[in-house]
Amino acid sequence: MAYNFITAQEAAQMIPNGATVGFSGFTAPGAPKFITEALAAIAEEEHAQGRPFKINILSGASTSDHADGALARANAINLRAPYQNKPDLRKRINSHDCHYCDRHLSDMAQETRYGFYGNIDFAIIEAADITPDGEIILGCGLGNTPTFAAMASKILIELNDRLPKTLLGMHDVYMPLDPPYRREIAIYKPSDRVGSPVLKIDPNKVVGIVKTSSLDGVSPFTEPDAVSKLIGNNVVDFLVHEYRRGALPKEFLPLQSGVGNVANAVLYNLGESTVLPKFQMYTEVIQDAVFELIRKGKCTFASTCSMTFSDKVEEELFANIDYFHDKIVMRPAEISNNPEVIRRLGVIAMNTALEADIFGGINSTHVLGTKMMNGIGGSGDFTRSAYVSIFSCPSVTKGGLISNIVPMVAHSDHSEHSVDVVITDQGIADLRHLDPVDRAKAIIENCAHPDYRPLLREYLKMGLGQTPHTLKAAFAFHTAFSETGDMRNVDFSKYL
Ligand code: 0RQ
Repeated sequence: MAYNFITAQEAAQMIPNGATVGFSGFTAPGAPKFITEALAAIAEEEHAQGRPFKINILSGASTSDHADGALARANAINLRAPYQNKPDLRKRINSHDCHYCDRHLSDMAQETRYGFYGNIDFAIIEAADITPDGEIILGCGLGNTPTFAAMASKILIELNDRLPKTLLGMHDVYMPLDPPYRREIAIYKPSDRVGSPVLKIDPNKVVGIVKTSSLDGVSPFTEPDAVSKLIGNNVVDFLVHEYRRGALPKEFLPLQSGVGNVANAVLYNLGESTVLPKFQMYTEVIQDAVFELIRKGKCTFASTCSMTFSDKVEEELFANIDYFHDKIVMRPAEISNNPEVIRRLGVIAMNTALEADIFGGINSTHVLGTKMMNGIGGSGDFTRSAYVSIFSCPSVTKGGLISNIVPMVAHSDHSEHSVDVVITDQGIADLRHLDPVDRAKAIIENCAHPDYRPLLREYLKMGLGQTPHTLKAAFAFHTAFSETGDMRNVDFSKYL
């Protein structure tokens, strides 16, 4: 089949106001970059003419500033799901310019196939290569691309010449059947493959191909700060302790790690550990730290949804792709984050919280309970099904004005039933086998900042019942912050 090569502007002009569009990729890698910028320009022109222009965007996870950023600045997004992390989009979401549906990443593909988001008008797919009969070598992030491609009425391709065709073989494209026909996903170790190295699409749906040339533009990771290093040390100390006492198998277990500073610090420290053996990862995102661990041989295999490497590392990967080819596999989000597989493999889940409460409830998404930060991402997929689920965060933020350990989380993403261990720069609270009061004591004494421990002890003493909350005082920390700008000014006598 002969494809229609067009410009990004021509491609964007095909997408009408109100369309539902599925983006390929997961984080910046694999996400479209050029058609989205052109679409933002069209939205701005339309708005200048007094005409409405907004689309619905479904993705694998966050995208990049070329997609979410540009389209948010143009106020061109009506509905967004399942995850985002761009400041301009965050503002639109919190001011209700954009409807945001914050979903577990493993659910998104099947929810799309179940029809929960209606028809998919377009899929925009970044590709390293496409054959005349519709076989695509995808880029560095897989996301929900197979589902969007299968469901979309029309497909636009960004054919990126910075992506080498030697990426062929690093993807495992698999779409499960939907209930009542679904079978087990036959992954018994992180390196098992169940799908195809290429994405097969109907070539007749391709309405245009835009030739592009760009790396993924991920910023290099910065040296972890002192607090992140302390948290990283504590996470590794916990794992070493568990390993030494035989609570983890001697072969170790696959790791999942969230993104950001703390995650990088943890992985760096794991790489340095002389006690822990070589390990594998079953995760959704691998960052620069994992590239280094694979290069050094400490991480022997990584199953991921995306290689979220900085441009420098992405270039190194492409230059040395033979070495990495059999050490990394990229899967669709519904497989990389699949609860069935995570439970079977016994994944050790390590995610970051905004705040934790004294009983082990976790808020990952809402700043002070109301303002959306990013979204739940894959943290729920892994936390609920993990062998052991760890949440970490600094004990305080904003120079101590905010305690990240609070009486009750102001928004609940992960309930205490799914949270096994809480770790801060202060220490480790292993909550397994503890009742609520003992969980609270462990978290207050080991994880809270010393400035806040007396206040948290006072709160715990006030309550009655199995989980001794005092509902009228449960948000006293948050109220003190909003009234005085400092949680340390909490006055529990007001609530007695
Ligand atoms: O504010 O930006 O003004 O400095 O929140 O805080 O400490 O820099 O957090 O970058 O490690 O991200 C939970 C958001 C942590 C992330 C979260 C303020 C703080 C700062 C950011 P500033 P940090 P990190 C894998 C799995 C959900 C998705 C997930 C996340 C800003 O890890 O999005 O786990 N997780 N995905 O000052 C008020 C508090 C606060 C607070 C921090 N208690 N109250 N403000 N801040 N704590 C990834 C994927 O799914 C792809």
